[in-house]
Amino acid sequence: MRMFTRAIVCPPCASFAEGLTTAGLGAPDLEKALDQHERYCKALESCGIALARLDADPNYPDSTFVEDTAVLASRCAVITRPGAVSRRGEIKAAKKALERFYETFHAIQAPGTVDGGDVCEAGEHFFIGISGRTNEEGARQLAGFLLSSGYTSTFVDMRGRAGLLHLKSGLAYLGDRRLVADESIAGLKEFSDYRVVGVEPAERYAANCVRINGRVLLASGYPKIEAELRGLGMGVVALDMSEFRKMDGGLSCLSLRF
Ligand code: CIR
Repeated sequence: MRMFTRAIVCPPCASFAEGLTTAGLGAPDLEKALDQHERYCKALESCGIALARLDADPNYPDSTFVEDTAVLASRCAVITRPGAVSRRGEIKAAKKALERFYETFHAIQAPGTVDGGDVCEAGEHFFIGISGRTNEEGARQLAGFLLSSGYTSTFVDMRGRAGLLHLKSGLAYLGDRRLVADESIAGLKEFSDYRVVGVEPAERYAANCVRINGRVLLASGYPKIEAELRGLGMGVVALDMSEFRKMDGGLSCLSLRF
C-alpha cells in the first residue's frame, strides 16, 4: 500500500452551514465542526502526515471537502471539475497548493465533471464512480489521464443508489487487495478480484474510512466495523464526524492525501 507523507486540508468556513446537503440531520454547529476538524488534522499528523492548510473561504461553503477537487496518484495529479456548479471555484486553491508537489498535472474539461469522492485508488488500479456528480465524459477523461501515467481503472455505476453521494461514500481500500464496502455495492462484479469487508446498512456511514500509513481513520460510533477492522490487525483511530455528516460529508473528503 502506498505510503503518504502529505495532505491538504481546509477548515470549515463561516458559511459552512450553507453548503449542499440532503442529510436532513439539521444545521451543523460551526464551533463543533472546527473542533472535529482539528482532531482530524491531529489524527493525520499522528500518522506521519505533514499538512498544508488552505484558508477557509466563505465564498465556498463546501470547501472543507477538499477531496473533491483533485485526484492525486503517485505519478500524476488531476484537477477535477466538480459536478456541483457551486463548487467549481474550489479547484483554484487546491491547484495552487499542489503545484509545487507535482510535475504532471491534468485537468478535467467541460462537459466532463468529476468529484474526487468518486475515485477510489486501489494500488495501481482506480475505481471511478459514475454518479450524480461524476459524469461519463469526466470519468473517461480521468481514466485516460491515469492510463497515460500507467494506471488502470474501472467504472462503477453509482447512479440511483440512494444514500451514496459518491463512490467512496460506500467504499474504501485497505491495501492488500482488501476493500471495505457498503453491503449494497459489496457484491458488484467490479470488486470480485478483491476481498471485501461488507458494512451493514446501520453502519453505512463508516464505510467511508481511510487507510493511511498502517492505520485506519474511521468515523466513531460504528462498533461492528470497528471490531472487524481491529480483528484484521489494523490500528483504528475513531473520529467524531457528526457535523460533517450533516453536510453529506464523509471522513475521506476532508483531506487530499499524497
Ligand atoms: C457536497 O454535497 O458536495 C458536500 N456537501 C459534501 C461533499 C462530500 N464529499 C465527499 O464525500 N467526497
